Amino acid sequence: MTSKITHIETMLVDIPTIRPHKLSMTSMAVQTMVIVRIKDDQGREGLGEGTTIGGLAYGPESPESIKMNIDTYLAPLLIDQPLHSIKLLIQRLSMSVRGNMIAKSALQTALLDLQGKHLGVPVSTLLGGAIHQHIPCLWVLASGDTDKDITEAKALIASGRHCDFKLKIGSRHVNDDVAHVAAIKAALGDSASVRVDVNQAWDESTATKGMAALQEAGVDLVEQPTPAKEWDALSRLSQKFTIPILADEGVADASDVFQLAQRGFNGGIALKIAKAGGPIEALYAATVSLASGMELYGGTLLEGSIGTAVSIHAWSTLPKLHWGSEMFGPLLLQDDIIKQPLCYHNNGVDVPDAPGLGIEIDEEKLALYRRK
Ligand code: MUC
Ligand code: MG
Repeated sequence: MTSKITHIETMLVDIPTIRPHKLSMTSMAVQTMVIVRIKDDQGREGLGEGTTIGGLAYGPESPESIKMNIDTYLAPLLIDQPLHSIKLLIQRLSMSVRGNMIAKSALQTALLDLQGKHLGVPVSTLLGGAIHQHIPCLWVLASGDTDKDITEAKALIASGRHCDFKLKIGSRHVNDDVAHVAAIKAALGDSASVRVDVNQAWDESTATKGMAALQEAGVDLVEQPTPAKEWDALSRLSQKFTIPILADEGVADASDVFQLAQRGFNGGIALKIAKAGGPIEALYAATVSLASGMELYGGTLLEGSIGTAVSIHAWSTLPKLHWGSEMFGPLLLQDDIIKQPLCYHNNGVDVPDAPGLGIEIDEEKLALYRRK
């Protein structure tokens, strides 16, 4: 029997990070998640999460706007609707509300969880079926200090939890950033893959200089060196160097991927549920990327366990993640609001296989971290 949506609740949840996480545009000491709980008339509940980085430092949606816009505009469009078609429900949302992709992604996640529990299948099955049970996952070094980053990376390699590392750069002069990266690469050696994320901080000429030096230092990948919508510059850079480029902020959805493909971009694409408006749209972006010969990477906006779990379900349905993933968000937080944490081991994370997202809320922890 088809169920009907009866309640939608949102809340802000603040959890401190294990150390400051420094990006080119902000430094994070706490992560704020918008947690969504959708209930149906059969007593089931779906969990969703909408998360961004650094308030409004990273993008146009803040945790507070995500919550407010779900409560005021998006949730009323879903109340009393039947759950039989998630695509029909997300079309209903996109016809009435522009943008607000993170808010839409949070709702889509909760709908998928609810539908999965209703049908007794994991979210990966709703998305076409898992091809992989274990998703490779790197770690991001972003303490801002070269020696601390080397110590952190060596401990993670020794524990077997991660062997690939992404370094956040772009806030200092290009020469200082390159020296920092080169020192870490030299200390970790060839067994570790070292990549950098510039988060749009360079113009094209700085990127030309920086990429040449990073290539020389043995770095494997440069993520979003130039501003998001400068698709021509990114494409020219991708053709100039053998070190590959990963497009991140420049590609939110399938249509952005198409823009890059038309310009001859030959690198990889960071897929993110938050940019695309949900896992279903992130997988549309993956299809255009693969059709254009681009490589794939499972990206994050540093979501907690709920947003991370739904991303892992989505990435598990892709034939190949050429550059693995960065689904480490829960590990950056001092605590979690779910009962059974995601399982990280052997340089990756397991795809949950219980119905829905396969995770359960810890009500005491939620009450502890919920913003009053
Ligand atoms: C980004 O730009 O990739 C992902 C990992 C991280 O540390 O920051 C994010 C955002
Ligand atoms: Mg990035």
